[in-house]
Amino acid sequence: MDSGKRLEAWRKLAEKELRGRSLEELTRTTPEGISIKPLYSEEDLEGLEWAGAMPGLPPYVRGPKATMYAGRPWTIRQYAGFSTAKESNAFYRRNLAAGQKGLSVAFDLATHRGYDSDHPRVSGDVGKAGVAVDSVEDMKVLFDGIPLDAMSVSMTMNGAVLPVLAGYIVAAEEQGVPHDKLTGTIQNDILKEYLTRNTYIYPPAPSMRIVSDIIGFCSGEMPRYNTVSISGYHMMEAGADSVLQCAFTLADGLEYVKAALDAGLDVDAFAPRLSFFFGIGMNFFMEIAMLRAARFLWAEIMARFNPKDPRSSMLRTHCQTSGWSLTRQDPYTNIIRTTLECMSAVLGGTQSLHTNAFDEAVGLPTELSARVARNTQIVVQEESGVCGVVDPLGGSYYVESLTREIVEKVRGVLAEVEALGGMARAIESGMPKMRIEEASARRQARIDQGLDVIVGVNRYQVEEEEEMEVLDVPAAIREEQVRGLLELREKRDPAEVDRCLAAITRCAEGEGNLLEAVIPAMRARATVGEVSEAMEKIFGRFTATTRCISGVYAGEMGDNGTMATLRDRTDAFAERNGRRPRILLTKMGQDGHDRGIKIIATAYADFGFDVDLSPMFQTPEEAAKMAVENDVHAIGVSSLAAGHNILVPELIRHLADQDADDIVVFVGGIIPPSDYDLLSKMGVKDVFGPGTRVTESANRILNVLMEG
Ligand code: MLC
Ligand code: 5AD
Repeated sequence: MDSGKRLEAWRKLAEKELRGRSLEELTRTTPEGISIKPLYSEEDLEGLEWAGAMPGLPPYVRGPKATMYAGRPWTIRQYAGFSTAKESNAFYRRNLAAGQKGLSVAFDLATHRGYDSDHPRVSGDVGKAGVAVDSVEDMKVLFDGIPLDAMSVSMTMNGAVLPVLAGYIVAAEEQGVPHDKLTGTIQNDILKEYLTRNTYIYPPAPSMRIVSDIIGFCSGEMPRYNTVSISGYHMMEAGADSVLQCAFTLADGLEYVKAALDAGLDVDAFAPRLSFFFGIGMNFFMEIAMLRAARFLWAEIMARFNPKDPRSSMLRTHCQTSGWSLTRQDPYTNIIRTTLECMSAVLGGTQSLHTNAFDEAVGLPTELSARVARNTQIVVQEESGVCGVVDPLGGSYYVESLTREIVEKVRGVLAEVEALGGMARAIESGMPKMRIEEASARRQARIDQGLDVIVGVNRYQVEEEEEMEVLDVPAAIREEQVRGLLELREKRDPAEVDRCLAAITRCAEGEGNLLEAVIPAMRARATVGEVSEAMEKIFGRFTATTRCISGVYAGEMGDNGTMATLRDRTDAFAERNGRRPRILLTKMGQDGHDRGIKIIATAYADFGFDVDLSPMFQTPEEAAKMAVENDVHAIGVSSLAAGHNILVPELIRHLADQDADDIVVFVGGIIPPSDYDLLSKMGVKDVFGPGTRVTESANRILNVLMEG
């Protein structure tokens, strides 16, 4: 029987099995707009551009190495950091002893944004979402007993990338390790910060210079060091589907290549050390196909620069399982989700991997949840037998077809970005951020309606949840860091520090390599804050304009009873009070996670609230002032970086100071359940944890406002 006849025979049989339902009903469309049929077969592989491809050879769709995990498994690289350098160092050492293979440092948000721990804007941030590092002294403690010539270290740093990378280089020098022995990765991916992650300091143009100065310095001095980790992860976490993640990440990569070429570098001098970072969500085969497509497309993109070194077109990547996909409800179920996502990353051919902890939605990993997360990878590596065969899904009718679909769709988005003048310009135009936010609002509306199932959240809920241990970072960390800073400032040679800082400012104003200028300052014990400030004098600090999409949530909800009731309720409020319920949505401290607040803003506007969205990074005083000036009924605080216990009471105090204690305060985000009572005692009217339907939170807020 030929293949056409075989397919026909299958179709007949399938229709019979469906007892009257049509076969077309089984075809579904993914958020990427890809139609998934119930069956793939030989026909689907016709004309495949990479038919017969081999791993380790262009176009690398099957993996960057010929032997992949059969030769060497991926690096188990768990991202971690909290509290002080001393505490984090001890945590790293325990993890390495227990089977982790590479390090990955999470810094706190004060460090990310270039503020020393004693800066007034970071009262709620020190040591909370990562480790506090103020100077090379902290760096040395962080890597104490960890030989930097043998351990590959990834550092997630983008804003304050110069003082942090320089601090690491100097800490290594003081361990006796020369620059050319350093192996690891600096994230150094500023473009996506403007798009999603929000830990920028300077405006885009000087920030792009910093990126290419780092690429330039490292390609000469640190040949084993990966100079950029071009990251899609945060786009996925902000709501991007796999096509958007893949396209915008590759487009960012292309922009860095162009910047480095413009700075006069030869493509083969730097391109082999560009690396990538993708987020892996719950759509199992889609994520595998996305990684394969990304490799194919990167080779295609790089071909236009005529590299001689094959490594210049070879996409190597780190992956992290999705934090957003994990739930506060029934949290042990998260272990299963992470295992599936881990398998996707591995079958997709990642080089390095972080698997998330099951307590993701309440706090940073504890000793136990970190162990389970790490062991997820160890079990896959050492017990499951998947490492023995390279690209085991190569040739799969479905996976190859899906890879092709993604390639085609991503090419479309890349062409759009190109038409806007490249990714930097596209970001200025707001297009990528808007696409991501629309995808995110649509997804939320689907979840809120129960169309997309999330076990424990909108289906199979547990009546009574067990309490889970939550990692607590004591507030005293800030005092400890401040003491360290005082000591540092007393011991160092102030004239030498001033000379170095002035040299940085001159370099920022004129020519020269900024990393080269910052290294002597870190040697002289300048702080992260001082070095950042020395450049801020010339570059200025970037403030984003807050824009909000509208109608997307409502559009996806369609004619829906809950929506109609909410609109009736806000109308009734307006009739009674002469104006609509007005709410200020705000983020305080250095917490840049704005996916949640953006969804709330657009959905609440669709419900009929008057919504004010504050700029990012407010102090409690600024937020209170804005609330009073705008005469709002309520404030919704979004907190995802553990600052709530410090920032929310400050906000409430400032409201009282301005005789505005009639403004009711709500909090949403990652709040450990044990803090709910505490917040309520401080005067917070309601707390909305992860997984709360947006419609439900709005109703609960209206209940409080209508009472008043
Ligand atoms: C690998 N090697 C092999 C091999 N496989 N050699 C022979 N046969 C094989 N089968 C070699 C490689 O060529 C390399 O040597 C060495 O082994 C190490 O392998 P690698 O594949 O380069 O792995 P690794 O060193 O782990 O590097 C992976 C990477 C890197 C290139 C993706 O950039 C990286 O580690 N990234 C991690 C980024 C990260 O952790 N980010 C966290 C973000 S969290 P050689 O000599 O060729 O180098 C975040 C959250 C937030 O962002 O928002 O805060
Ligand atoms: N320690 C461990 N994991 C962290 N993440 C963020 N900060 C830390 C940290 N300090 C992880 C979480 C989060 C993602 C961005 O990275 O999984 O969702």
